[in-house]
Amino acid sequence: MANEFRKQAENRSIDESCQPIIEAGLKQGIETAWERLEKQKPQCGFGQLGICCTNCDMGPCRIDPFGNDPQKGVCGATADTIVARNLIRMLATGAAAHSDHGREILEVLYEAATDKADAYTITDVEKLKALADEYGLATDGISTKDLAKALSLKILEEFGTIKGKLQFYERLPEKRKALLNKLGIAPRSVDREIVETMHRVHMGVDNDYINLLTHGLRTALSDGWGGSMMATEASDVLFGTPSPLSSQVNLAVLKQDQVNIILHGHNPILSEMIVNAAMDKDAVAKAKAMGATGINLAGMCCTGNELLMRRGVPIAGNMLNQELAIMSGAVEAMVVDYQCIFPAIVDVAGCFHTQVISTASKAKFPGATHMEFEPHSAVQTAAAIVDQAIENFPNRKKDRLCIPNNPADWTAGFSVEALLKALGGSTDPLLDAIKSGQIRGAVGIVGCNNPKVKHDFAHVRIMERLIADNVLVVGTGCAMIAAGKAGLMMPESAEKAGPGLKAVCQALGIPPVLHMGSCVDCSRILVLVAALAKALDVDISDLPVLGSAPEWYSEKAVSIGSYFVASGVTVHLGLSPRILGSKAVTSLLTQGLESVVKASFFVETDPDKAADAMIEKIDQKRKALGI
Ligand code: XCC
Ligand code: SF4
Repeated sequence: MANEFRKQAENRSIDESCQPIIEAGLKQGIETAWERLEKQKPQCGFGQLGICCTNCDMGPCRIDPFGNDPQKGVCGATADTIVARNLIRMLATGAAAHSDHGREILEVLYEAATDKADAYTITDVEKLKALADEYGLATDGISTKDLAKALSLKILEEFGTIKGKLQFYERLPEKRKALLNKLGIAPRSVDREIVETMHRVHMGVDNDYINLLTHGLRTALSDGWGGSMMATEASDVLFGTPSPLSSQVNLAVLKQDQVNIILHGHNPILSEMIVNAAMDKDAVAKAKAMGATGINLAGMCCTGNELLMRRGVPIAGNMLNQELAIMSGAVEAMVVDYQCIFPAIVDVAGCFHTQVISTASKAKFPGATHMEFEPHSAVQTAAAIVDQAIENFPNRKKDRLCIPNNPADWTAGFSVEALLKALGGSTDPLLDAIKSGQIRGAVGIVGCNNPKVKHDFAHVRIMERLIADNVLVVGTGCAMIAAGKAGLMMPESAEKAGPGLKAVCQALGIPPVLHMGSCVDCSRILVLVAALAKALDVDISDLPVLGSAPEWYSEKAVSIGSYFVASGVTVHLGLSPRILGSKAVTSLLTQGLESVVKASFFVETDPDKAADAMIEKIDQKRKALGI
């Protein structure tokens, strides 16, 4: 039986730090996402194909996928309409999640500028000025705070402005802008596109799948070149633009003799304050008085990525590690903000001493302790949270500890600014390496984990294949955490790259897989590809670059994939979206889009075949460019 559990653990994940915990969980009968997925099987076939509609109370309606009756919902909607509506509804939710996060950061920037949130300072004044310039604000003789106030208001206006223009959209290369303008899908504002999606999917509004999907692209662009980019830029202004640093990753970053606090979710606003609170002398003294040797913070998912990129805080794991971290028995508090947090962590925590502490008014978790974050009292809330964790330390059940050894080392912090600096100030050295063939191309690998895929396997396999074939990998989100755990993110990892890429990495002292941040920081990848296209005076779609989401699960990933495609980057998906119930929608997204936005989606579940296909597509682009 013991062997059986070990085998099962190895089948679930390639992350060696979590395998012993999965095994222990199996022995103890603790339910995790893998068990819950099993219990869902067989998952609803109509749902998987996207042909179930619950949009109104004449339904729910289902279309027969074999061509028998019914072929229409009660209102007359066809499979094409239903599939397209369902997809852009998902997309709009994802865009809303990113953008609402962006708005909150801007609100804190505004409050910091108007002395309503003293704890926050403006860290990157240079970036603040550059952004103010971009927005056409006068900067001479204006104080930093006044500038931050004016800028945050100006950007916040773009959420619902009636003027119809997003400033960051101007960052696109001219050729791409001209194409998107011609198609009529330049985003007008952030909220407007999301709201219009919600309007269009109501019964009896937009029934034309092409028209629906076209607006989906516009909504996605309002996320990529809008809400997400705003989140990235405002976070940089407040907390600093990332630059390369070293840290550690995997569940072994949890410490046996310290108070462990995990910071999970997406928004860095409160967790930045917790990083400070955990360094407070009195807090450390209290931890010692409680029998610990100190306070240890570890990130998870994208809150983790934000703290890693700027503060070097280690990361315990990605999305499928969240329940397992608690099952180590060593976590005093798991502090959550929002997005990608399993409601189930409260149940798992119930089997241990871990306190789940929710902090966002818009994300409550029944069974968790709620300690609401507000910018003006952030310092106090952060201190109270750390205190709560310290007090929980003696409740640890020592006989249930299961902390793995050997955390992996990694480097992160590759903002576009940092990358340019490493390149000596311009994209030329990178372009030269691409032209000479030393670097064959680049792939942005992003996105989540999904228990339908062996944890981290698809991410790591694709990355290993690509770098071995001299393809530079950049990325964000849980994909990058997978890469770090697999040892692909040290400068020495260049050994795993093909000779051309290896030489470039060694010359620059960078790894072959570059961590560019959290999911909203996919906007950094957009800025990078725009800069490359501008330098070559081509469209983004001419570049030998691709996107890939090998293990995606989230509605946010639907939006990310779509704004990459709309920006001219073809995107690989390791799991099919729920569109196969409509041949028309499937063919538009996987082929038809090529003639519209010169990029499309392709689905390939086998990581090796996916890597082959990406390399082939990169070579096609190179040939077309004449390099
Ligand atoms: Fe969530 Fe951002 Fe996906 Fe990870 S990668 S599972 S969205 S934490 Ni964005
Ligand atoms: Fe059925 Fe149409 Fe209502 Fe959807 S919108 S549930 S297809 S009647």
